[in-house]
Amino acid sequence: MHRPVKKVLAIAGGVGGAKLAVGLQEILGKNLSIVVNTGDDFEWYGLKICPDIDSVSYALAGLNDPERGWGVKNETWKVHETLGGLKAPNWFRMGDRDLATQLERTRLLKSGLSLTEVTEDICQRLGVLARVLPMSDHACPTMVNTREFGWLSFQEYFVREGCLPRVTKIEYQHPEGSSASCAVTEALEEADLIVVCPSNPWLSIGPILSLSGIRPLLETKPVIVVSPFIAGKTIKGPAAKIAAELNLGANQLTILDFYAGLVNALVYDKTDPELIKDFPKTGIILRQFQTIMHKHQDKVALAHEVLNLGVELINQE
Ligand code: FO1
Repeated sequence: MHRPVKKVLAIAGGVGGAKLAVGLQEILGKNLSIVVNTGDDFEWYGLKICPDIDSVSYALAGLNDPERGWGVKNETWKVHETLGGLKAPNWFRMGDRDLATQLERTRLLKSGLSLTEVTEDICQRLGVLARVLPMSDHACPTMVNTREFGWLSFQEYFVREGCLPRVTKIEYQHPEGSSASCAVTEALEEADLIVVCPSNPWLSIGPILSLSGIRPLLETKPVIVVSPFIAGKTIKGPAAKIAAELNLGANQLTILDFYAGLVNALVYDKTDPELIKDFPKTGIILRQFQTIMHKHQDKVALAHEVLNLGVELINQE
């Protein structure tokens, strides 16, 4: 019997992952859940900032700034500029409209709601159809060890230092009692197909995979990984630079290795030079599609290809 793909769970970091999530939402609507990295969350002027959740939510609501990738389009910067005038810290550029989201999120969290509940509420108000799920309701910060500065918090590394320091190690912190949220675990259990979006493996997806209980659940599901590497580079972000610093190639073998034991099919760009002659025969399906997503049609087209591959995977089991 031919089984269709009904419920899909995507796993995403920020900007790169959000693009495929937009395409998947167009096809799947409410049948899409997206587990989003919160390892880059931090506190800024007493406000809870969740950059990857916001990048994904704004993109799904059609509110994101396509040039920067993060934040809201038609943004103004009065608060940011005024902080600069006061000689107050403003290395993390917070736009005025974006600031409203941070104020409301912090207010709701202070009223006792969980990050999962607050995210659902804000997404509903923004008109997002898919379910955006923070990976955890607990703070699980990602720390980056660098040659130049030693340990840095994620946003110190990423924004304050512009990803320039050389990375020696990445640590996903799990304070005692922290775990994946129940909503994430349930969505994973219910999903027919898992799609790992083309996000940075070490900074965006690693924190999610590091949560206890996530890997064993993923091992029971058909998993498609969409690679962020295209001919040794990424469209945006420091993944290729980090790969080099960790003595790894910025290529599909590194991705296959990173997702070993989880991945059933790897999608990578059609312009990537033909691999993978030294790839051992493990039964993992390799497919080349256009993974560069400049326009909305590109996002939907890739989502269609990925979901068709998902149907194939489900029916070969
Ligand atoms: N990225 C930058 O490179 N510089 C910024 O000043 C900056 C501010 C910012 C504010 C809100 C937000 O949601 C994201 C922001 N980002 C900024 C992006 C963010 O740091 C990264 O995209 C993620 O943390 C990594 O995925």
